[in-house]
Amino acid sequence: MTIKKILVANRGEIALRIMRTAREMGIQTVAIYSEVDRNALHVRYADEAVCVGPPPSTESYLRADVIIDVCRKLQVDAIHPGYGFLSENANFARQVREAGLIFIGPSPESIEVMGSKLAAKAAVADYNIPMVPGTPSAITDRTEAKAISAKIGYPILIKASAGGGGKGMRVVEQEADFDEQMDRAVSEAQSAFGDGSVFIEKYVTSPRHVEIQVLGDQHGNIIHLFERECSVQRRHQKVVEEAPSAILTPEIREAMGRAAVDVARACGYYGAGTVEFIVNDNLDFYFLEMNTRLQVEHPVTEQITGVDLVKQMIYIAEGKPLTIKQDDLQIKGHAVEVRVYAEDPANNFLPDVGTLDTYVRPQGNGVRVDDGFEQGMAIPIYYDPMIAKLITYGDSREEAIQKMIRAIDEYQISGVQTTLPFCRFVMEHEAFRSGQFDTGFVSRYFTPDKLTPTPDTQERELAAVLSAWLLETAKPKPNGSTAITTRQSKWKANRL
Ligand code: MV4
Repeated sequence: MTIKKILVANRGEIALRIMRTAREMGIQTVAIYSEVDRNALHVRYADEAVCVGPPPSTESYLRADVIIDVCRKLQVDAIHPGYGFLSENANFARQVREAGLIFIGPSPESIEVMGSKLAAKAAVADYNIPMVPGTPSAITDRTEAKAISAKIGYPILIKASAGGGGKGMRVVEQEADFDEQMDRAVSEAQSAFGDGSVFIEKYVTSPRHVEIQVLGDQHGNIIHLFERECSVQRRHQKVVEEAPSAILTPEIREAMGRAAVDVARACGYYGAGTVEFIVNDNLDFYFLEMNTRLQVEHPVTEQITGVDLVKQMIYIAEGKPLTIKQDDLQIKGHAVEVRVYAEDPANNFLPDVGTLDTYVRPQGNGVRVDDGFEQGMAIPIYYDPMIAKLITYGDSREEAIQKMIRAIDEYQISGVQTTLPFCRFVMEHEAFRSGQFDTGFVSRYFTPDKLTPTPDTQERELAAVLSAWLLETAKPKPNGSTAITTRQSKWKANRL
């Protein structure tokens, strides 16, 4: 099957990212958009675009029925879901298949298995994958659960089977707290996922988060594209990602890669996927979960391997066998990605959506910006406030980091506060520079007083002070109304 037309069921940078590859492959593109995204870049870029509903995503980007209808009307062959929205919705993948369309991603069955942490553990049980000690199935008997916890040793973690990305997790420090934390975990899981099943794992304190990118075709060939290090996180929100990891040895990398391929094989995986591990300071690694989508941070893998992951996803969806062999792959250089959010790092990362009064991207050798905005555009309140992903690539980790600092300093954004100064803080930090950091990095080292204004901010502030002074001294107004207003996003004003 040759795909001639793809509908991208997403918005923003990832919709553009996917359409660009489609266009390179000679494939027609269809954008969908909500009423608030009418003038968005992904809409302008696409060959055709259809409004699917009002701004809230439940009424637009999540409307499976409307989206499939659009495909029928426009004779679309395949749907790429991007990340978020419908990307890991097994029912959607099934509906797409039943409508005679191609879902550019894994089978509904793989999505379903990996969507349940317990089903995932059961699926990989025969493959000798290292896993954290814990209960292999949902807890039904508390006495038994406490006995197991005592055996593996506190602290333990109660996790929701339907959870992921840190949702529905509870640390239990000692047996006396068990029942209380258990009750909370179950009710949290029940209300968040409609499934109250929880299980227990030994709590690995301050692990590193290392994940392996895999690609599988529909003929049983599976390869891995090495790791991404994603330990710099804030409340389970990744902030900085890089490839390769600064700490893995070639031997551990190979062992993790093999384990990831086995995880994928265990659920008959095809498409692009990511197998998530935690790594302790002894470099022991443990399988946690598998994400059955193209991830936000996929560009760092593309930079170090030279593989266009979206192109591979499309070939796989067409039923083509993988042409890349494991032995063809090699890590070349080092890539770092920072996520630029419209959030104020000086104010507890409060979302600060508004209008991008100034928006000038950094450029030059080794700099990649994946974004979905232009100067003058407003960031809608309805969706994730990520403005851009800034990726740098160099021969070495040091070079990639230096390029990142240069690129951050060249980025000019005004109208909203962004996480750029925070990203700069990370890049400059000794623990990050040395590679000696874990998932506790942000809470351990960051306080708002550590933020230093980027040169761009300094310039803007200087300009503001200067113009205020000029207005004050010139005072040309007989009617006297030279009010200097400081801009603040409406959204923030409403919140505060
Ligand atoms: C853990 C853990 C420690 N021990 N499991 C958080 C997200 C979800 N994917 C799994 N998570 C964790 N599971 C055991 N047995 C620590 C975390 C964790 C974490 C993992 C990856 C990246 C950042 C994290 C931040 C806090 C906790």
